[in-house]
Amino acid sequence: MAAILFNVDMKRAPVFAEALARELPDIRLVTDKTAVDPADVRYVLTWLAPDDLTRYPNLEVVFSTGAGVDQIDLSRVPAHLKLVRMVDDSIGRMMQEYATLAVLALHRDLPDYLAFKAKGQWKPLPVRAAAERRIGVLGLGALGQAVIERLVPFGFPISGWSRTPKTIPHVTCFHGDAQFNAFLAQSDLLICMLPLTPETTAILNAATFAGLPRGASLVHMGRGGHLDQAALLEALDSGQLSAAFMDVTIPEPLPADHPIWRHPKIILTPHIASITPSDRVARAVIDNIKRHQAGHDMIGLIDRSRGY
Ligand code: NDP
Ligand code: OXD
Repeated sequence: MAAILFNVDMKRAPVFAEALARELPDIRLVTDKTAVDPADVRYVLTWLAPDDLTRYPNLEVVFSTGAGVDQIDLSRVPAHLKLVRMVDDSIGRMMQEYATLAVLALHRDLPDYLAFKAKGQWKPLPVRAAAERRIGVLGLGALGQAVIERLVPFGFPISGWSRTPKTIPHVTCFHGDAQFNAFLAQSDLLICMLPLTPETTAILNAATFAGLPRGASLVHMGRGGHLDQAALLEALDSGQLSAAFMDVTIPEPLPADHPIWRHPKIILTPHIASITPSDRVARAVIDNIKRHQAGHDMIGLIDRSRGY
């Protein structure tokens, strides 16, 4: 009997097993890799790449529980296997919530007010209109566009940057390396929503911060590897950046003695911008297995040549 190897938090298994039994009774869920004939394993659901995928001669698809696949060492995933990331409306909704929280917090000077509160200071700062705060979004994919849709009604002028050209209502679109600096120069608040690939690693670096208008701020909800953390601290301390709201670091968890924890201009959350609920993970994977079995394209299929 075909099997899906469940290589994620076992607390999520009962919901997944129940959905699988209901919708794909010919596939069984296996949580113990020593308790399955390797020849039965057709699918693997995982966050990190298991070290031994070549053990399974009939494996067809590796499903990532993450919306990205950068945490998976692609050299451990044989080239003939399909690799699929998690795509679900629930992720977009949570990213919209997080981006709204972070953008409004920075737009309305929350890091300053938290510092004033700690000192018992009643100190109003000038309020800037949304129309005067230009937002720049790095990454115009499923999640970048979901976030933009939620921010447009506030009246922020919005631009975005992607690899290939785009036309998106209400968004001034830039693309490619040649337009990166022009994009930065008009971004008062930069949001990172990129996948982590060799091209985007450490893209949030000293040169990038220098290219932003002085006093710009950063919302980082991509991956820790996008950010040169030392460059962020320097840019905040020099005043080139005014504040940052970030969800991802290197490493995760961030060590308790890291200066990011104590920096007054940084609000840090522990990679919780989006957490896909177990029933939504099961829904997305089961729908994709059905598509795969019917010979249709799966949603979230990774293009190995692009790395996302
Ligand atoms: P998509 O694949 O749908 O979109 C990626 C976007 O990034 C595309 O617009 C793509 O351009 C652009 N891009 C990729 N490489 C480059 C490059 N070298 N230069 C310029 N633009 C580039 O991804 P999603 O929107 O679904 O997700 C984005 C990321 O969000 C995930 O990979 C993950 O890192 C992060 N994430 C973080 C979470 C958290 O909890 N913090 C939760 C979920 C996701 P093009 O359109 O031209 O292809
Ligand atoms: C994800 C994440 O990719 O949690 O789903 O970051």
